[in-house]
Amino acid sequence: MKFDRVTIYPLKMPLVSHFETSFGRIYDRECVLVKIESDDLVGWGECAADRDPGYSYETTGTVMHILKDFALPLLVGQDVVDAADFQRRISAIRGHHLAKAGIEMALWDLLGKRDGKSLKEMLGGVRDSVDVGVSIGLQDTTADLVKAVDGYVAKGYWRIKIKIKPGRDISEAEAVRKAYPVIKLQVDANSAYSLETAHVLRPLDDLNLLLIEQPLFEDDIWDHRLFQKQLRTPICLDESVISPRHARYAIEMEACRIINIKPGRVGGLSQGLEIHDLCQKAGLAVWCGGMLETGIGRASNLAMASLPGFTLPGDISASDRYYTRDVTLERFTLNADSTITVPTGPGLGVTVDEAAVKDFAFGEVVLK
Ligand code: OSB
Ligand code: MG
Repeated sequence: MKFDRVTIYPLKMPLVSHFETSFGRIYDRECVLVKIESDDLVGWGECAADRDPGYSYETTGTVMHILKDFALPLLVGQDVVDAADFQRRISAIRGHHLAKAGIEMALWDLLGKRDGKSLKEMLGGVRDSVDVGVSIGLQDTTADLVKAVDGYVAKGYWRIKIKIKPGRDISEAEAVRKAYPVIKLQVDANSAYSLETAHVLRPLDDLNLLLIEQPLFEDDIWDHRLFQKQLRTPICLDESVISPRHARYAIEMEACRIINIKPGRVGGLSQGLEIHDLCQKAGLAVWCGGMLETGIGRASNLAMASLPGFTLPGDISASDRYYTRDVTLERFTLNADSTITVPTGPGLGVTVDEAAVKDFAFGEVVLK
């Protein structure tokens, strides 16, 4: 696919409700969209960084910088054959996976549109709809948290994830478990504990949780191994697994029993696919994480989650959980069985609302 012209847009979109994790609270979600024009085709991708370096060191600003000054100059005017060719061409750029993944997503969208194939088909997806849940941020009080859970359960979500942090962990999880004795429940600490402080989480073992997500530091695969030995509940790694190699380290060290795959965090859909295959071979369950994506990234996540190894519900909620106005004309809705239908149109299978993109954009850089 010849990259004739690439436009990148930093976006700021108001969230339906604020989202708070162990690293802070946001009211708006930032990201960067990538639009690649190739002959008469247009492909779109989303870089899931945020304004602040809380989840990852990458930010909207670093993504714009890396794309504009390093990645896109290697690609514009070139004929990029496929995802493997793309990864080869950008291999001299260290890190910056969220930035790279947005370009790869737009490339897949183009390839699918050229060949009349959906992303699900191209990746080898096997499901028409995928099990999903909702990720609920920290609330001001435990009563507010239970009320938020009530709202999402009433909307039909069968799997609930709550964010935790030191001092806001056991009582929160216990309150939700008490209100919902049998619901699929999991917690996400976003790296808020160390091996020295994580012992406070051991009572979580009595709450029948699906998993405990990323309790320890992001670069601490080894300590996750030590902590997993102290727990019955499976540890699931998110931040720690930044590449297929890191997935292999985690598996070989027995640092976790489950991996959350976010194509953005690992540098692209092709890298997510590799981790999926690795986990399938090793017998680890995987599921698709989320980064409060727009309809573009959500379409991509749904395709990824349709692969056979994704056996746990994804953090892929309906559009109305995030945004009243999105950048795609399609809005994703929750089916009665707590699933979302995987798009079937060519590429990502969504139609980008360019007027909405322009309204949410706070910049625009064109490379040709
Ligand atoms: O850790 O899974 C996470 C959102 C932004 C950054 C990190 C995470 C999250 C979520 C939200 O938990 C998942 C979603 O998109 O609904
Ligand atoms: Mg997480």
